[in-house]
Amino acid sequence: EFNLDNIQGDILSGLPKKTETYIVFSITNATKFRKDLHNLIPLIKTVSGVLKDRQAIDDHKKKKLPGLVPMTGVNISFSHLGFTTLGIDDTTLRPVNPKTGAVNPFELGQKVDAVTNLGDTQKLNGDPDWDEAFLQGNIHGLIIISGDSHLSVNAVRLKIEAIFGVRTPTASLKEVISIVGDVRPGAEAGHEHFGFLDGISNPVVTGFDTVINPGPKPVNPGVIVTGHNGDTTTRADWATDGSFLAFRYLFQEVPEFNVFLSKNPIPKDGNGVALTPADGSELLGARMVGRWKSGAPIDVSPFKDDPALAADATRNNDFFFAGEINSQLKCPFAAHVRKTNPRDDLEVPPTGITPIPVEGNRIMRRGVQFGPELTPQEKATGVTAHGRGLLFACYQTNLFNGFQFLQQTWANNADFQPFETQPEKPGLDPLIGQGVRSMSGLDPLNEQKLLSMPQFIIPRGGEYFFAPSINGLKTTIAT
Ligand code: N7H
Repeated sequence: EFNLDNIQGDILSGLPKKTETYIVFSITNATKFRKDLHNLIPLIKTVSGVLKDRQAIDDHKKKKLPGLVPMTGVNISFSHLGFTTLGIDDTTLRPVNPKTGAVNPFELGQKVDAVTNLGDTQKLNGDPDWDEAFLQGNIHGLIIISGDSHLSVNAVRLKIEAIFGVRTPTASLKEVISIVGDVRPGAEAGHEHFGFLDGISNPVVTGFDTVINPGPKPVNPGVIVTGHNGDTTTRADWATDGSFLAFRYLFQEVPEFNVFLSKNPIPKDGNGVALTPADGSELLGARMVGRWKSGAPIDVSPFKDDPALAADATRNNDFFFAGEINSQLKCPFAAHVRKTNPRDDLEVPPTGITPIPVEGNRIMRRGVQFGPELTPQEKATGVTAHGRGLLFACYQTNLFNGFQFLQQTWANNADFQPFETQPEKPGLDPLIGQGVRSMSGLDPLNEQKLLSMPQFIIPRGGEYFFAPSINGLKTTIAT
């Protein structure tokens, strides 16, 4: 039922990438921008385009050819301020919250949302403590260029700059900031900077995904793509087949995270077996995330890593915290993956409590790492000297239920999950939770013990964007 030629590729299939450049832009001449945009549209990679690329990558691997298939992909999205600047009515992109009447995060903009709802640190002037580039109030859109190498991405970037006359007197677009993200090298490919394999659990989308591995049930197409079954808002025609992109510029304090792990090793595993300090630190990290660095879920393999489990797509997402509503033995309530996708904690609550479906809260995570590997000096001192982290990007059709909800109502909320009746509170998500940061359940034999921790992930910018369909770009946004 999806028209895969009409939907931008990153949304449903993820642009293939070794590297990605995020160009956050401001529109300097709206009339000219809308004309120039026509020339960008042929460069945009749709879902069909990505599927073809993946086929080419598979063929290349089968033939055991050396190197990577040269390929690039471009996607574009706009902020509310961007649509306003272009004179485009985006009313159907920003309904108020039907339950609370709250202003839509897309309309609010992330700079305001950050301090009102997301819990980002605030400066004296009321702005979030972000990089200057994200505070100037001129962010109109985002262009993502993905590719196999810096060389091929930069070539596309030059093409795009030429289309909009960037750095010429007739420029219609100005770059506010551009950030290069890179998949980590060698064996760390696919792992984020703390060392954990990422990108394992994303929603399976009905009507799109053909391979359905055991795990959380598939979501309706409209949870991720506007205008489809499951999208709760009636949209203007041009606003269908799109998706909202929550972008966050997240810095990770990796040496400090490692120091914290080594200072707080878990003494014994859940069976009472004494652990070496190194194993105890490894277990602590796994219990903060809910997965081992390999990607193996601790709900399945709680006290010992299991790389074979991690590598098996039919088993590595097949867990539900089933029957563990009151137990942190295998997985802490506040572990990152339990906070951000509580599975049976909400969907199969104790008798007498109405189940709460989590389908509407699922998000499609993309994004890429940025910054260098740890230097010997950083390893020795335990102090960050070079900025690194995650260009966090996730797609959904409802920002209230998606990104904003996960951050505000789950990660930052010490009382969530709500149905456990143990004496201890879960505490905050140890990775992304903002506020008074502590959590229980890290020591499997002393679940009530609270451990306080510094902030390891620091937001330095971001915005909410809408990635329109090809049709929307052609008929309504370009002129
Ligand atoms: Fe998270 N990490 O490195 O530890 N995340 N995350 N995330 N995250 C996940 O299951 C990480 C962030 C979600 O369905 C894994 O694919 C880091 C934000 C959700 O089971 C790892 C950062 C938000 C899931 C990380 C970061 C989320 C998830 C396990 C920032 C939303 C899937 C791998 C620097 C507000 C849950 C996997 C499920 C998984 C890490 C940010 C949400 C390893 C480093 C801001 C929904």
